[in-house]
Amino acid sequence: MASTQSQLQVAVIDIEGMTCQHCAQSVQQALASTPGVSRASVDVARNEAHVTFDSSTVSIASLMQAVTRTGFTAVGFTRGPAGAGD
Ligand SMILES: [Cu+2]
Repeated sequence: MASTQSQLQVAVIDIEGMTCQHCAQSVQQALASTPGVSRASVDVARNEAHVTFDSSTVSIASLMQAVTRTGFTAVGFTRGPAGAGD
């Protein structure tokens, strides 16, 4: 609806400390359960999380905090183009 403006954005978050698929899964779940996140996928080989989120609901800083709470370190991010998938 036109009254709620969602601002979908894509961010790639660089994460340190993930060693296996289980690590990736806990990060993925932490991100996916964060309000405002519509899609999250984690690439453990590249130490990256790709997140599609509504920037009017959640900030990249909050996403990085969600990663940190799982015990890994979010070291940085790259903002992707709005609405882009992968
Ligand atoms: Cu692991």
